[in-house]
Amino acid sequence: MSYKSGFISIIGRPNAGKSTLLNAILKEKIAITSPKAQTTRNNICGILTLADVQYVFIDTPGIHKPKHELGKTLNKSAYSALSEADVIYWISDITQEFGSGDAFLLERIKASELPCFLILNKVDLLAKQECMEKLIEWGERYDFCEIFPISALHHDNVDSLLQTTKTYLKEGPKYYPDDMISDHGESFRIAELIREKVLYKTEEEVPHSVAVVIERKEETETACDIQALIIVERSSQKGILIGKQGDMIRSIRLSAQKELKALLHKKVNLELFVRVENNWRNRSNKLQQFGYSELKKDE
Ligand SMILES: Nc1nc2c(ncn2[C@@H]2O[C@H](COP(=O)(O)OP(=O)(O)OP(=O)(O)O)[C@@H](O)[C@H]2O)c(=O)[nH]1
Ligand SMILES: [Mg+2]
Repeated sequence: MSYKSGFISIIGRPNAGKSTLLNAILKEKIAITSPKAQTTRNNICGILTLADVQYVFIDTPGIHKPKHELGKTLNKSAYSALSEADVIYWISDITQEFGSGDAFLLERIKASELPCFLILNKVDLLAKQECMEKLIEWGERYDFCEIFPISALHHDNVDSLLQTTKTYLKEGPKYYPDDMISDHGESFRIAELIREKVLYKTEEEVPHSVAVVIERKEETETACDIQALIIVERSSQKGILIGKQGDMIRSIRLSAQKELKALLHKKVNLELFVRVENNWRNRSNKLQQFGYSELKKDE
């Protein structure tokens, strides 16, 4: 039997569950997720290697109307994943109405002429009858190759999605070694985990104004010392992030430290610093410095 492989780009609006699906497929958290829109800021490659097939998934930032240079860069990353794909997964939240953002995406998908799976996610939130109605409604919009109702959060229908995807992949090489599951290194994952805790613990503009940079990482067999810098856009945001008597930053540090311990399988000593970089989301040199440009890739 010949070996199959291919690239599957996961695209959709913010918060649809793209990263949750990637993690469900790989059965490991390689992309952070959160209830806040625009959680993902870099294309993240997730590799699933089986005996007869290698799937290379590209999780992308949610496509949205940009308000900053950062937003434009995020959209650009998502679109670039379209050009590399053999198959597109378009993930949509089944509980949301079809809007102008979806219409816009549909046009891009049609223009790409690539096989597109429509994945209607979060079926756990709707009654069966409502799901059926949504499936019919969506099916009338375009001749999708496949329409899959799933719950990425509960791993529901994900195996059959993979089985069907395989039938669309062609004979091809193993692009990546068997033990590689992502194209990003450890520092990226550590910075992202810290950013995830900020996303969960802060509100309104603060979570979106934050970038995280790992400044130092020193490891022994049993312990890892990490110093990370949290960047915000205004001094008022710095105040919120530090909190009353340091409450907020301590809480972020402790929950990140706990998860990092599980990730690295060793004792972790995490130190966090907060710095203001005015309006960094509109400054191209800062975007590049913090890892949000095509030019700079982690490790
Ligand atoms: N109930 C339910 N919630 C889900 C499901 N899949 C994802 N979610 C939740 O939806 C929110 C967004 O999930 P993400 O995976 O971060 O969404 P995303 O599409 O990657 O978002 P961006 O990176 O911002 O574009 C999180 O709170 C998830 O827990 C699902 O199947 N059911
Ligand atoms: Mg995401």
